Amino acid sequence: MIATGYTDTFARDNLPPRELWPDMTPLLPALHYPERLNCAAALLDQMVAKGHGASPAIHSYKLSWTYAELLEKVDRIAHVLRASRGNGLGLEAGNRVLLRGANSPMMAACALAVLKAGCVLVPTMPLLRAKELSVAIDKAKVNAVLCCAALAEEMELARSQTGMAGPAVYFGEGGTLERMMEAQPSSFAAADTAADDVCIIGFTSGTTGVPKGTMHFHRDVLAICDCFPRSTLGSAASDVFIGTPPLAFTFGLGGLLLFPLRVGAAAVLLDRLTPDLLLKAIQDFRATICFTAPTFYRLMAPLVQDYDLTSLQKAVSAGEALPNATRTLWRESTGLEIIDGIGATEMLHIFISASGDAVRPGATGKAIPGYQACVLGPDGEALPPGEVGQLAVKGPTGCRYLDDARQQQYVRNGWNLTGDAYRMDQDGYFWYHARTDDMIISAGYNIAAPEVEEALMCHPAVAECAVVGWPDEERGQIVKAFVVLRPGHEAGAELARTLQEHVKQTVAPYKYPRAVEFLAALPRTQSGKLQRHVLRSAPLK
Ligand code: 3UK
Repeated sequence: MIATGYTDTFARDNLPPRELWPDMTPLLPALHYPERLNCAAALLDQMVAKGHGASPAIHSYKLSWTYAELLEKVDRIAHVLRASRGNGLGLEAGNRVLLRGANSPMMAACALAVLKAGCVLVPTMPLLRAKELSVAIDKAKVNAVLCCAALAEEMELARSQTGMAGPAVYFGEGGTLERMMEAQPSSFAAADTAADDVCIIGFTSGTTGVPKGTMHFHRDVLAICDCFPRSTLGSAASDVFIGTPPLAFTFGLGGLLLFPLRVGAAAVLLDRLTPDLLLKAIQDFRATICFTAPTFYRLMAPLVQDYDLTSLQKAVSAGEALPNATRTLWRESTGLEIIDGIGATEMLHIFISASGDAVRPGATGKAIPGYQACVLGPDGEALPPGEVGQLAVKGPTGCRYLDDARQQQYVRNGWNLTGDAYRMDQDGYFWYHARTDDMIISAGYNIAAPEVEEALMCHPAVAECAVVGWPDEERGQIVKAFVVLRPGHEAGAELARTLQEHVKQTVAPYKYPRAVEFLAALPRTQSGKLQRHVLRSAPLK
């Protein structure tokens, strides 16, 4: 490893042993980076040096910042973090800074400032409660907090619960960070960090379990910018990126901050987005590239005729499997073919995808240039095309959990195992089946929950649905469907029978849901993922 630029080596000291790392050999020349690398300087200072200073970098409804203005904010915040005199926090290189807030220009500036200052960014979802924040504070041994003032109460609760000694600085209305920034110099020399110094600890709980801290290097941040956006998305300085995922979720961090900066484009950062508000914002900002989850596309589709979406050129979906019914609905209402992509917090961003003419509806896509993927059988052997098994992937990024025994489950023989059941076809396209723990076994039949959901979603009464295995004495499990109806349809035994009949007509009859329950909404994580375990364990009413 290259000599660290950190005096506080906590993150490097807590990387898994080298033999448990995935194989991260860069396969493309474009993915070799200099040994000394600060990703924030590469994304911001270098873009200003290349002449993007006066281009718009970030928009919200309240303000717009050019690249030069964003750079100045970032530099002032970096001083606040590192300066040991005046109102500076006196942090050391390698210290962890927890970041918390809804998407906003200040959130973006804070994230970049942490990286540029040579500290380690620990982003957290805005809706987390004190209990969950405490886990991140304890595990990542957080030294300081930057938090939106609106979320101060829960943040202070977490700080007192953990007995955290380090400072918390609040920004936005009622906060002090903006005033502290004014007292600091407007330019900051980027910390001299190694390309393989850890710069992000991203927490992920998947959909269950104790959160795991995934660690990523400065070079990983550039690698994701130089893979999916270049090979598959295609983006340029004229693009305006918009979308829903929080910056605390690496899907949002990449799609709404890192990717636009890498090409000199602009990002629109908005909190509290509903399907209607996102459509309105696409219209208002003339956005060209949208990042969101499948359910959002599904909910937006029937509303698009009320908005002018002529600026929109690309729509990226990730976070969950994209049902083909949703792909079709979106295409029919906008004329756009969704770019589906599977990513993971462990991998930092998307590694299998397809766009334009290369899209094969129903498949997620192919391994994107820079990544390799295959499907493994129960003994870890590569399966031939057509057979369903565990998805395995490797590329320039990969899983390095912070001090966590689950490293051995995610990484085997250099491959990252994402926990997804997939099948590869003759042409190298990957077809999603289910999370490996979401396969339903009913009377000896293997049934993938998403396939039944897909069939249900083709029925006009269904707005959203989720299918789980439900304990059953006779069959072990039965297929149970939870259904959210579109307005104007009435829940009841009659509609349940209609839906069951509809599934039998669409897929093999043994897969039909023997139980149907109607709900007002489905339980989701903050990153928009369905929480099947909540449905499995619950009488929800
Ligand atoms: C599932 C998908 C089918 C899959 C993520 C893009 O979702 C992200 O990260 P997470 O750690 O979850 C990873 C898991 O989510 N998944 C994501 N995308 C798809 N399944 N089709 C898809 N297109 O189970 C995966 O293992 O929350 C997504 C970029 C960055 C991310 N962190």
